[in-house]
Amino acid sequence: METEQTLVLIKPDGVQRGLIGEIITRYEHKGLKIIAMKMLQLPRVAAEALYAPHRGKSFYDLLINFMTSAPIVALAIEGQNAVELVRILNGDTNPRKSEPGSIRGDFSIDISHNVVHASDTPKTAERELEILFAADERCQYRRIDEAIVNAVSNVTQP
Ligand code: 3AN
Repeated sequence: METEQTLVLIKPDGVQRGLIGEIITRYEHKGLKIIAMKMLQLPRVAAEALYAPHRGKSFYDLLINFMTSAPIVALAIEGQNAVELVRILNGDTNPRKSEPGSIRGDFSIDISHNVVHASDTPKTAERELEILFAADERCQYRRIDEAIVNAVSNVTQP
């Protein structure tokens, strides 16, 4: 199993709807580790860098305008298979496919206002994390439950 880091953005709708705590709790309860966090209004140049792969698509301008319209919360999240697990917790981009129990399934009905963004591969994650966080902003620490969450085989059985 791979320890990975990924970027999550709680989008302007998530912040403005008061969902920050609810969303962060889901990642924490899963056993993933928050290693950096900040609230900011995303500069246009950062939004354009982040969404460069979508430049030219019909929804690109809408996306950039929305993402820069109000504060967001950026999170760097670490854990085994963190990239895939965070995307499962987030749910499908399409609100007609996102499952109840996922963040988007529970909190969104619109493909633009879908509460969260997360990197889609470890390589994308590194590129996106560098846009939002300086290298020394990602912290190292141990969660007290790490041995139990991550390594069941290492736990002494009674
Ligand atoms: P995801 O964020 O789930 O990886 P992408 O990478 O396909 O989804 O799309 C990036 C963002 O662009 C999505 N979070 C979504 O808000 C927005 N988006 C994607 N497709 C559409 C669309 N057809 N109309 C409006 N916004 C879209």
